[in-house]
Amino acid sequence: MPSKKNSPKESQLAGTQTPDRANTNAKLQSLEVFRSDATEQALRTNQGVKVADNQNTLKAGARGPSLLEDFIMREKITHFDHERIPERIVHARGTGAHGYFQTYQAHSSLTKAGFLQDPEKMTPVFVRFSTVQGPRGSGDTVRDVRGFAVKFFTDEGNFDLVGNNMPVFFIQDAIKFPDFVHAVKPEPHNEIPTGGSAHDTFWDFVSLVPESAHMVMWAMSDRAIPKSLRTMQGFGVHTFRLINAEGKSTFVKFHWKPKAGVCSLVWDEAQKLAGKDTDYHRRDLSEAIEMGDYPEWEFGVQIVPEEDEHKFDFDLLDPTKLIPEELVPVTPLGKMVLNRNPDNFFAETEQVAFCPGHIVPGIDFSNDPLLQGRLFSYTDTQISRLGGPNFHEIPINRPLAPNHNGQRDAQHRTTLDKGRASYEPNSVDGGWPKETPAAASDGGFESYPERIEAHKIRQRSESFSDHFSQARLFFNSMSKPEQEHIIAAYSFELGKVEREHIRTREVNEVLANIDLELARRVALNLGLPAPKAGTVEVKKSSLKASPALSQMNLLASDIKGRKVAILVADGVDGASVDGIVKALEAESAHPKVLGPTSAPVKTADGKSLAVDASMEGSPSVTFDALWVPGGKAAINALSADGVAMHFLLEAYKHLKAIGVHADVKALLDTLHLKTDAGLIVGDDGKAHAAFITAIAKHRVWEREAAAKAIPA
Ligand code: HDD
Repeated sequence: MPSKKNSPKESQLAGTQTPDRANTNAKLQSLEVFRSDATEQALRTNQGVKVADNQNTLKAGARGPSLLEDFIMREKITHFDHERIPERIVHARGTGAHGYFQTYQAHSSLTKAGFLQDPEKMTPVFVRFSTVQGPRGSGDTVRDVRGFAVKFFTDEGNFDLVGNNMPVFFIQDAIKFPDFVHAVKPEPHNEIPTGGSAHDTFWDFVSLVPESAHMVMWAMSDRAIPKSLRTMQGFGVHTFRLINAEGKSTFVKFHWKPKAGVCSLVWDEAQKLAGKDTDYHRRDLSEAIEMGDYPEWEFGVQIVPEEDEHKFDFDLLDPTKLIPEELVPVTPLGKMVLNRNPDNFFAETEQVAFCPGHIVPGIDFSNDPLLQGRLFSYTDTQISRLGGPNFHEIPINRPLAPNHNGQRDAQHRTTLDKGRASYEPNSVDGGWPKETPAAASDGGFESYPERIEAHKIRQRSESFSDHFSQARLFFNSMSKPEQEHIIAAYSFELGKVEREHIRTREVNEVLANIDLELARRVALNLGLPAPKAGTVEVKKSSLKASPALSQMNLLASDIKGRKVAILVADGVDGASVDGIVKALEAESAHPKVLGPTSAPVKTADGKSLAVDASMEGSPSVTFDALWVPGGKAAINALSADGVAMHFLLEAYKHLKAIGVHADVKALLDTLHLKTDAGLIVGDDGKAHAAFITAIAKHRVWEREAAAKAIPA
């Protein structure tokens, strides 16, 4: 059973406490006086009155009517009646964690942003991951884009990088966002489906809006069913500017690269998990942090000097395009570590308010029309979601930097502003608070003085008109299994579309322009006539493929943090269990012993062996790999146990590494499971090593064809 290495409080800003780190920590703690701890405290009303009886309403007699004067009951029920706030319009389902960001070195040639200068400095962050379509209670593992929003509490103010786990977006102009969201949200008449895009309105919209082709391809790829939030890349999507102390601007794209590698679920597993463990991703994140397996990402930028703005065969301002890493590699800037779970989901994860418009000196926007619209939308939405313009005062949103200004009053104002002047300039309060002129460092924010000479028009730039070349590049960059998954995903989703003209339009007018073979395969699966080659002339990309896009090239080399099930029953060989547990723990993986029930089992030599959970309570879909140790009686018992058999078959079907004692071979034969690179028979050090290698490969792709025959 994994032990809790760090309690959340101990783990906060973990690491050697240099004076600066201790400072950051102390500063954060001193601002967190709002964290309420009721240990050894009396139960009181909101007015501070101690409560003597929290079990009974005040009544006229034990069997009589309740009395209106019961202010204790009324206060409690009134508060309860108003406990819910509107959920986010999109990204309603999410989970968050605290951590810190640390720059590797001073990046002063790129930016004057303070948090990117001092490698000793730990900048607190709060991160919220989310799905897009589903409501607050929807499943974690649905096919969807994942939000990846980071709030940096820098000394110069909050910087929010509100990105996704995909580097492009569905639309090019923010004015289309309500249309897109209305289309992807559940159908308006029956509110189905929850959490997914496999329905008519989504495919109607995207088949009519070809600029979505590239992003839809990402959404149909394995990226849309991540294995874990810890194994996702993050992207700022838009092109931003970094500004250095001399006022020099450089275009950048922001990237997050996970240390644990990038990998995904398989589709059958994702669907089952949505039922068996709706909270799969949030549980994984919070357990990892509890156990001290702190998720870590490298923060980096693709750098494009201002003078190279027009050197690409796409427009840097078009959010449906990425810059292939083969053309502009990602320059690492620093790292982010998540090391503390929230104390209170509502107060922290639900109330956190991100806005792409929250930037600090040294960072600036580009003219990407999607980004420009976002700058308005987020603050606006927080006002209705969080009940007014004072949402920056909610503890989780408060900057660590001071924030004095003349803004006053409004709902939920908690700051007690002293002084008479809520205007500037003033002389009654000595002129304070005053402007700070922009400066090389520590100055006031100054927008990059981009020269603009233009007509006021509603028009899409001609440079935004190529919609298919990067969708094609993405498809061509996938490995064979990844391509097959994309074909299967289009077929599954379009198979759920009731209107044939929508299916036909997507195949003939979108897919056929991306890749004729992809269109042909999907058409075949849908029973549509074979499509003809697309009619749109697709720009030739300067690259045939971009290996950086395939998850096959992004795996971690170790098995740190992977979860491995060990199936046991009465009569199991205790030494065999010990051996594999030790081998896995040496690799920092997490073995979990599962029995027929949660009760301990008896080993072959009569000892009691505690189990971590029952096989039914912890199904195979929640594990990365499976091991079946020796012990003839135990193997016989497992062979007669349908849950155990299903566990084994399902792990095989989901292409997971499986290791079994030689005595289990007969059972494999009965189940028609053939040994392969990831199905290892043996119980010695060599078998352990082969098993560990197979886990590191994440899936046994060469098994995929054989696994199709296994019942779901
Ligand atoms: Fe958005 C939430 C990411 C385009 C309007 N968005 C939201 C969240 C993420 C993103 C991660 C959840 C933040 C959280 O955890 O609280 N959105 C994106 C990305 C986009 C994007 C990467 C394109 C590159 N969004 C976008 C547009 C608009 C919005 C074009 C409107 C014009 N997004 C919103 C919103 C939300 C939101 C309605 C809902 C809740 C919230 O803001 O706080 O304002």
